[in-house]
Amino acid sequence: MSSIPDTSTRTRSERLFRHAAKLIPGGVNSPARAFGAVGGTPPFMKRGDGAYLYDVDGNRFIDYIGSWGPHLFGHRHPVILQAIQAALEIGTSFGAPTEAEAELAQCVIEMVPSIEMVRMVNSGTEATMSAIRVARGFTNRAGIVKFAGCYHGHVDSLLVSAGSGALTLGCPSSPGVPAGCTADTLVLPYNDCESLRTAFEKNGDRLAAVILEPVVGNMGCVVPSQEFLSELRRLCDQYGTVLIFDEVMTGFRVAAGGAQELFGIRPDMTTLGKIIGAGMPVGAYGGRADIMECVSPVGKVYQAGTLSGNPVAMAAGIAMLGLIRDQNPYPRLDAMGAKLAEGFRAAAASANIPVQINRVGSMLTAFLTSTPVVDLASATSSDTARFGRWFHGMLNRGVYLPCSQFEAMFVSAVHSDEDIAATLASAKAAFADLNG
Ligand code: HOZ
Repeated sequence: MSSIPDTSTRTRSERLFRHAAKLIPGGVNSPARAFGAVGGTPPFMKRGDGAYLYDVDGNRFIDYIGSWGPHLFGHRHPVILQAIQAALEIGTSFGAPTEAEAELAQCVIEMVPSIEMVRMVNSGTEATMSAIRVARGFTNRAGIVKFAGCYHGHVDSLLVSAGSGALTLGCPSSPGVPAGCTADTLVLPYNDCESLRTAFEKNGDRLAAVILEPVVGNMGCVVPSQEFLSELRRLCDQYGTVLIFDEVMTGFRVAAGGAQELFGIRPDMTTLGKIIGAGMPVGAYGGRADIMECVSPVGKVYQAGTLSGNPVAMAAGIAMLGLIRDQNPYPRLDAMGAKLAEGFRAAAASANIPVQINRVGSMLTAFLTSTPVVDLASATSSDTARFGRWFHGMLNRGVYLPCSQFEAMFVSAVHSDEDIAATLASAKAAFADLNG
């Protein structure tokens, strides 16, 4: 079709990738982006603008990664740029308190009602690592429950049956993590109330925390059942276990108050990242005041960081949360997500390719399987080799999707109806190619 671009020439990217691979492990600073699961060379990006990314070979891609979530309003939104520029004029880091830290904390607390106090850190990994430590300090217990296929950053105690790059690259439990670090980690299947009840009956009294992605992004998009979330809340209450929602991906993405607002479940603690930094490196953890008061210097659970609450990152986050409040992007994000989901289903059906589209608002994944995907076992029933071919079919037609079956794609508020139509035209052609 003439309206579908050809973005298959990427010679400069190939050269840069070869060069980078001599200097950086795998040529990348985070494994998920290395194209390990789909093969080929990742385009090296030169700039982003709105819904688009431009690579070093001059190709333009419609971007559905959005830096793995944070670009809810696309690249270089003027309000966010202005806030960052103004902050830069004043200084890049002080290692001392600033007014902006309390301003962002206040925004977070107002938008996510289960968070009564919050601590800023620099990444999602730091947020989950710290939340686990605080939950252990608060309960004076060691045990934690995580779910197979959920990914909470590269925290030692949580790098067991992990999703995202760990799953993509076939090392869901990493070498280098001593057995002692994971001895207190219990791994359960997602969405399985029966296993949950059994685990609590046997171990409830020694469980400090349960941590989960309340909508999973890191084994691809997997939707929780309401029963699963309600049962989690009930059991944590019964046994005095801290319920931690890892909303690094879903926070401010699936609703202004995150997945906890959407599903009406109040966790004890929440971890955040991505969107609160608007593309700058920020994470946060927060929750009930009695738990957060365990954190140093009020309490004895130690956690610190020179760059935590960095003024440039705080300015970006304040601007982002302001945009969300002013614009309420969620109805439009949901409508575009639905259009993509329906279009992908129809495109796959027209080529007789079995597909499961999982979606919550603007987060979605096309799993190439005929099995409904509700947990890790069903996610891994997908035909990942076929996914790789579909992925490249999309990339070569100017659509930039996550380079793994086990990641979610993200729609932004600046994707236009034309972008969605162009994406679906590419999807139809790319599915048809799979029969060639
Ligand atoms: N952990 C991120 C996706 N779930 C990917 C990080 C990256 O490669 O930037």
